Amino acid sequence: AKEQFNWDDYLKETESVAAPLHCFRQSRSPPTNDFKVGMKLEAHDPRNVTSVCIATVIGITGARLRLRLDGSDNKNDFWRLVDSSDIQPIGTCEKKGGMLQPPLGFQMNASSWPMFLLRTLNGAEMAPAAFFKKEPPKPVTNCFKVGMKLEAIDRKNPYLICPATIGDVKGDEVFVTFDGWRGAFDYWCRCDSRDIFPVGWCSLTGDALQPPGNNVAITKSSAKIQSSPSKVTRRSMQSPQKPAPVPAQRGRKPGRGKPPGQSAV
Ligand code: MLZ
Repeated sequence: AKEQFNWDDYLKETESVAAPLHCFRQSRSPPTNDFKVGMKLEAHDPRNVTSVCIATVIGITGARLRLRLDGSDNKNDFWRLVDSSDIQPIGTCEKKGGMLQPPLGFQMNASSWPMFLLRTLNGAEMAPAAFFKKEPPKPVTNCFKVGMKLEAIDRKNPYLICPATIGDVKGDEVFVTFDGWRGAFDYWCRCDSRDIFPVGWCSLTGDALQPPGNNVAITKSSAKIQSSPSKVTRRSMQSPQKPAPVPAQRGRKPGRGKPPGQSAV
C-alpha cells in the first residue's frame, strides 16, 4: 500500500522546520466554507482585475472555491479562498456605485451584456453575505527564512496545493520551491500572498495535499544521498540551504526531452 504523505515524518527526514503561522497572511484556523456549487457571487476578473464580474461556484475544495465567470468559457476557472478580498456578495458592486462588467473574453456580442446580466441574475441562487469571511491582516514583516517548509499553490495547476520550501528571501518577497520538481513550478511571490499556507493547512481544511514529486535535483550534494538508498532518497530533499538551480524554461538543450515536471496533468 502506498504510504500517505505525513508532515511530521517529512520534516524529520528533511531535517527542516515549518514556517511559523505568523509569517502567513492566513487565518490561524482556516475559515469554514459554507458555499454550495451553483451559488453566484461577485468576483474580480483575474485577467482584468479592475473589472467586477458575476461568478458561479463550480466546485468546493477545502477553504477555496472553484469559480467561473458568467459569460466566459470553461477554460479559465480560478480558485479563491472564502476569505479572499477578490470575492463579495452580489449587490456589493452596485452599492459602491460601480457597474458589473462582462468578463474578458465575453462569449457574446458586447451589446448583449445588459440583457445577459439580467437573465443571469434572475432567479439565481446568490451566496449569502455571511459566507464571505474577512481577509486576514498582512503580516508586519517578512519573517520567512530559507529552508522553511510550507504548503503552496502550484500556479501552473492552481487546484493543487503542494509541499514546498522557501528557496530565497528578498525584501517583501519569497521564492517558493516545490519539493521534488526540480524547479519547474517554482515562483517568487510576496510574503503576504494568499497562495501560500502553513504546514498542516490542507489537513485542517480537508483539501488534498499533493505528495512531493519524485525528481531529485541533480546537484553534487545529492550524489552522496543517491549512493545510499533509503526512504529519504525517493523524494527530492532539495537542500534547504542551497535550493536546486532553476532549469531554464526556454533554450533548453534539444534532445534532453521534456522535464518531468512539465508533462501534461
Ligand atoms: N501532472 C502534472 C502535475 C505536476 C504538479 C507539480 N506540482 C508542483 C505534471 O506532472 O506536470
